Amino acid sequence: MTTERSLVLVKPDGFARGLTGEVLRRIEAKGYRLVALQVLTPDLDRLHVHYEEHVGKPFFEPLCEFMSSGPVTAVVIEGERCIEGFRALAGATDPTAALPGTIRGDLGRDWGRKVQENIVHGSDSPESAAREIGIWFPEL
Ligand code: IDP
Ligand code: MG
Repeated sequence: MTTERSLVLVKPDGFARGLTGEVLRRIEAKGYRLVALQVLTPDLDRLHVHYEEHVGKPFFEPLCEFMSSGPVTAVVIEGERCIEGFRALAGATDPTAALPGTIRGDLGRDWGRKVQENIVHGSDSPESAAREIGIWFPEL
């Protein structure tokens, strides 16, 4: 079986712009299932753990501040190869370079800030997905 789960976040920019439904629509239209969903404003402790791979990078603190600036929607999705599949739906990290047709390419842009605001997060490997689901949904 290649069924996977991935942790998706609609980031504070996406939430504030009313794009949560559009992101969920694309996930469901692709054929992935929603397993769990919660709206919350994450605290810095949780974000420091979530983004631990980026500790020490110049955008680390701006990223954590941005992610704690308002509500996010945390979602666990499920489906065969959904980790890779959601990354393809999301598009490149830089929303200016992200291809049209992707979430970041269609809905994101550069706002000239210290951190790229790019609508969504998606786990990048099975190991990351397991770790991140444990951070956001320890009950799963
Ligand atoms: P990803 O979200 O596409 O996996 P990562 O490299 O894991 O990208 O970076 C996490 C987040 O940090 C990105 O989604 C983006 O919001 C921000 N970020 C990454 N690289 C940069 C950068 O070079 N400048 C500003 N922000 C960045
Ligand atoms: Mg990443």
